[in-house]
Amino acid sequence: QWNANYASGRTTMVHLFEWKWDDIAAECERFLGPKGYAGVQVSPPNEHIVIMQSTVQRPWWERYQPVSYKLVTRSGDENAFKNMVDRCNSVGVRIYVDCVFNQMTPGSGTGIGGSPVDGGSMSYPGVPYGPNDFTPRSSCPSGSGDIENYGNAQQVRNCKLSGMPDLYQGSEYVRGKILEFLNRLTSYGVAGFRWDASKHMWPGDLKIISDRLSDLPTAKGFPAGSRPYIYMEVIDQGGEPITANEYFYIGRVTEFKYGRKLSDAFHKKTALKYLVNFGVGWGLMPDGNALVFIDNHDNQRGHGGGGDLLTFRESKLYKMAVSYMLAWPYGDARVMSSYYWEQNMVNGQDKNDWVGPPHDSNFNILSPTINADDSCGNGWICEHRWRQIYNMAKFRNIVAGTGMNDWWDNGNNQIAFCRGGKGFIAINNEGSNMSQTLQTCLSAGTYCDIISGNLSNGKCTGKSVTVGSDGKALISIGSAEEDGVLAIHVESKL
Ligand code: AAO
Repeated sequence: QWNANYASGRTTMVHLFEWKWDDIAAECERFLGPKGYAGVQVSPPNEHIVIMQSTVQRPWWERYQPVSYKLVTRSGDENAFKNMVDRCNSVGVRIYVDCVFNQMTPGSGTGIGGSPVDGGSMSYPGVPYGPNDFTPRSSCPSGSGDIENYGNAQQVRNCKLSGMPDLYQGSEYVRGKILEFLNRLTSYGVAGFRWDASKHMWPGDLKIISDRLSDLPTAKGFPAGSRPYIYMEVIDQGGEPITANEYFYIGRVTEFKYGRKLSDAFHKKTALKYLVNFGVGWGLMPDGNALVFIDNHDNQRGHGGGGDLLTFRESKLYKMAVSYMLAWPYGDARVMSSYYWEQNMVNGQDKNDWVGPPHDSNFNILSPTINADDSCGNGWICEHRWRQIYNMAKFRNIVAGTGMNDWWDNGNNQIAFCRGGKGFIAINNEGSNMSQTLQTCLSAGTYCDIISGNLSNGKCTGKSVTVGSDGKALISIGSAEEDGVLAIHVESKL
């Protein structure tokens, strides 16, 4: 299902990576709802193995090693989860769950919710799953039983991903357990799912699961017959036998080329002028199939193919890329919201890529603190609270339903375009100042640039733009300014 079930007038989801349920509930009420965000992707909510080694302690990725479908994690328990979904829904913000059901943990001991587990013998009594619920070894054509070669589709789907026992979705029993889990989430008011590691599951099996999902509950405010939103994680940069389009008939698919190509463009590997037809014309998937983002929790730290991608660490260019994404009519957009960790680069690899979220000495996750300027403390980056980003999320709401028109570029790295008669954006990624009289497609008047400031109490705290009766305005973006973007829209008129 390709429709996100957003509340009307909202368009953009945020991935609150590793946030606690209580903090997300509060964030929906105090920030996401009021600022016009549409949804939150939450970290996997179900029981997983606890990883405590001498060098790697409580890594973020322990949550991708399920032990059972009990809702217990460092983010909170089942009650906290339900409470979060209700509180977010009641302020118009939907919840999307990152669902891990390609595999189970290879580890042994006790899960975070107290369930015993023995990955070595494929015993997961908390579900329960046993050895017969996993893909038979004879179906996996690799020497080790692991995925060794992404050029072999049978290996990618029938062998173990990083040594993790591969659940057999061809089994009626396994499908039933997965569906029990997914339908429980929607019964609590969850509006849809990210399906982790979908490349490693057969589309036919996923289709059967998607067809058997329950409708979203009318008791939680969804229109009758609403189907859960599905976006599947399939990394397709080209060059492998498994392609994203095999999954289009089930739901949306993560378009990893999007952030890759935009990062390259803003790093000046391709001039911004070529973005005039960014999308299918660039070899991306059709608009209606794509879930787009600049970076995600994997590739911002070198997992799943990172490398030279824009992240919060290059904040000026990152804000430019996110602004372009939110202004551009393509795909369903997701904003990444990160926590900080100290990198330790050795031979181009971050030795600290495992570091989990900010925590106390007992490994309890810390809540973000909120500063006077809306930014976060306590180790949380909160990109979604950066003025440039939340104002562009609102821009996307305002221009929704219009196309792109009146494109302008300087033949290189300065671009500008309108969204119908509702919004205008300009981006300067030259090393020099930009000063151009351009068509804004807006009615005559003075507008507040929502990048350099806010319109509050009728006053603009940033740059103002004067649009003439011909729709034209002088647009200036100095190369030394904090931001390389200027954006105005019908609701930023003074
Ligand atoms: C951890 C340890 C492992 C250990 C394992 C089991 O790190 O050493 O063996 O536990 O004990 C996360 C972490 C993993 C972690 C795992 C479980 O990232 O490090 O393993 O939790 O705790 C592939 C998958 C994709 C996956 C990605 C990371 O296809 O689904 O790897 N992402 C999701 C989640 C992720 C999670 C899992 C799946 C598992 O988002 O957080 O793992 O639930 C190519 C392929 C990709 C493939 C990458 C793997 O990518 O195309 O499909 O992703 O290789 O590196 C260029 C290419 C690009 C290529 C890339 C990298 O960019 O264009 O196509 O290079 O080569």
